[in-house]
Amino acid sequence: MINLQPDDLQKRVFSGIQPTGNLHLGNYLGAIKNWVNLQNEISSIFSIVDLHAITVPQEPLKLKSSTHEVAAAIIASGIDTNKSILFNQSSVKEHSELAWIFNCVCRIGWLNRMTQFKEKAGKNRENSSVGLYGYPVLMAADILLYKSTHVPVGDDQKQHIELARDIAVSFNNMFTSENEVDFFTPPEPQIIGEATRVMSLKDGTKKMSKSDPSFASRINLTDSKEEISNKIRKAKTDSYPLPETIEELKERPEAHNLISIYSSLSDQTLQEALNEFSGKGFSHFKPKLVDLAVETLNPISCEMRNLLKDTREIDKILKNGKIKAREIAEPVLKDVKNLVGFVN
Ligand code: AQP
Repeated sequence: MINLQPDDLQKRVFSGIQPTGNLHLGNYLGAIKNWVNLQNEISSIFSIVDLHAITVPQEPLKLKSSTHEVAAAIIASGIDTNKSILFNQSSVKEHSELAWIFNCVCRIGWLNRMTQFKEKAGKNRENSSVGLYGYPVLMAADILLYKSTHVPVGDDQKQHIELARDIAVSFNNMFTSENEVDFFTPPEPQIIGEATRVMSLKDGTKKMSKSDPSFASRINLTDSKEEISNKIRKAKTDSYPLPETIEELKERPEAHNLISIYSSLSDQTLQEALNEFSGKGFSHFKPKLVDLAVETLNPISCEMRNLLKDTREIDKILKNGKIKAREIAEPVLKDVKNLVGFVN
């Protein structure tokens, strides 16, 4: 359960996920699992961020089917679309409009510090899209368009939320006069749980990622029992038993990763999970992790398959979400345009 103060009921959650392929255990433990808990405590908006997806080339038909799949995964994981808003980003045009205004607030120096762009562009920087470079500005627009206060994300997105905070403060300084209440509240990242950065099963120093060419590096939400079992059994480990303390995990990235996954799936602290397995080898631990992962993911993949039988139903949910999202976004953007000095 997430520990929030009573006045948090007035606050708003926003978070997004890209339709760029199969969702994996990192997306689930770092983001979606926390969304499901938060939706019961704060009014929540979740978006399938297709505008972000096209910052790297996407095959149009694949983008459509991935959007349906991600929607199905989010619903199957427990997001209640009667309670929370779920929509795809490109259907709410205000995201792009606010992003442009924020492009004129954000400084190039701030974007130059973003590590995700450096990692994703790699040596191909000159050939990367302008969209990939401006990705964090669009993300700031996504969050602030709904005046969101809480942003549940994996640890990898922390720097982008910090940039959104800088943009909010800078916008307030540029366009809100001294005796007025600040227009935007800087949003807070919500990096929750014991698996905030799930690592590759093949290399404990690399993030589990949709774009990793190795299928064995990640557990997808749609994996069968056999696939989950094979991937965990073959996951890289060392030859020592599991230790007693978190400190002793420091130099053992693969062991740290697997026990963190176990503790997050079983809703225990890392120390509680270590208490259960300290002194035991991976041949004892891995089958327990397989059972727990299958127990958690199997119902999700079954429900996803059900939902995907009728994508028209998913389209209906997304359309309804778009209407509700625009009811919030439209007046916020109108106020922003007014503050900037546009004639509306
Ligand atoms: N390995 C991870 N551990 C914990 N959280 C993670 N997230 C992603 N990977 C991990 C969180 O999932 C949410 C949605 O992520 P996304 O799909 O929008 O973007 P991403 O971070 O680019 O995802 P990938 O899998 O790493 O995709 P590629 O391969 O395209 O780069 C976010 O809250 C993110 O923190």
